[in-house]
Amino acid sequence: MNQNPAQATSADGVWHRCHLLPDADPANAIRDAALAVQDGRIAWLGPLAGLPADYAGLPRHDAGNAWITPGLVDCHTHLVYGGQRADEFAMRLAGAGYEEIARAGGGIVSTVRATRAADEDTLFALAAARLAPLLAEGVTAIEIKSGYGLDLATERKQLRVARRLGAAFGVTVHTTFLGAHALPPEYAGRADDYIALVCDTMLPALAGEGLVDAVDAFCESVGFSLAQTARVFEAAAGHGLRVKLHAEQLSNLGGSVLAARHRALSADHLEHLDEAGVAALAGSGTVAVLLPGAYYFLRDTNLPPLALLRRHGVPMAIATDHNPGTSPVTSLLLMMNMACTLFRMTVPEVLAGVTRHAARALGAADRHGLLAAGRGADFVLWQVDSPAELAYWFGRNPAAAVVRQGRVYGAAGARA
Ligand code: DI6
Ligand code: FE
Repeated sequence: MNQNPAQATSADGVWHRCHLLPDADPANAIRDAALAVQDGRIAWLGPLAGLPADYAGLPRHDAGNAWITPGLVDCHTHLVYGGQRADEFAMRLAGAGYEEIARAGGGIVSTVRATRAADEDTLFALAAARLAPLLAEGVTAIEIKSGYGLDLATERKQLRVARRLGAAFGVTVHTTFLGAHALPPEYAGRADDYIALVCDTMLPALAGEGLVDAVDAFCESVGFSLAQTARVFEAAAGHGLRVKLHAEQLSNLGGSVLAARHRALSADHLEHLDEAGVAALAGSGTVAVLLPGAYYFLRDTNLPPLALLRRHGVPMAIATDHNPGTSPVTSLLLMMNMACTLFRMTVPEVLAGVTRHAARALGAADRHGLLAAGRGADFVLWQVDSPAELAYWFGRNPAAAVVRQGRVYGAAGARA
């Protein structure tokens, strides 16, 4: 499926011979439906029999009896980086532990070195190759974090590449500054000094250059403390930026409670989340972003507390967490299957998890994750008999065509 906007065609017209999942909930399906697009925006949707006369004369797109959902939203990725960590993966399989790998130069720092060494065009080409399969699976909005630079110039380079990817491929990119991802070697033993650099130098510069849509941190025993995370959150607030948090991935430091206190958009990972944290997320409206790829790749056995999250009504999103160390995956559909198979989430939950809940995790529920008149034309045509197939198949992409920002990518939907 070619992803070059210059070769994509206009989605304007009436899409017919289709079934709609406007909010991605099968309970709200509209069968034998139609969807009208004008000037790249959804003008009308509903039963074909009810198509208003105003649209009857528009060119028709034959959707071939496809199911149409909102465009998918991958709300947690570290897509821009240099190098890869396959040798570290091989060392782990041969029995090496975290320390031995770190001594051999592995871990986040090895990706930091490769990212610092790569120029912007190289990082763009590497990330574009990872983005292509996500776009082919119907991702129409994606979050891309920094966090492999850990110095101002390289954090800037990562965020500039993220913005360039959005422009080059006609996909909506939400950038997240993750300077507080790990301690760079030059600050060994001086974490507070590094956090001061993140808050007082990096963030003001990058926010001032319009490169930052949100701010994240890695609150963990091998990352940053609650106090250091709070410092980052206060700095973000000073720039009017919402926050997210890598929280309770390996242990419970209370990161989710802190995130809730700062009205975080999302708390992510959450394998070690407890009921106090769940209640806090529920109270602040923070989205729980679950990341089955990292859980699977690390062979984790500590499941996120699904029953508690359901009981407290915390919205749950699913994302790839694409990164070279713990989730080198380029399929959001596979994450839906893993969220069902490993986390026992239901089909409606994972469909919401990659659409409206994922959009909410980006503070963009008003723009993504729902088919509604007036919204941008971001939707996917799935050649399936049942929406459940989107989580059922793994290793197969049933997307027949993708409409991103009003442009059609893929064979289906040819103008009739
Ligand atoms: N949690 C993770 O699993 C990744 N970052 C984080 O905060 C690991 C990133 C890497 O290993 O490169
Ligand atoms: Fe992550």
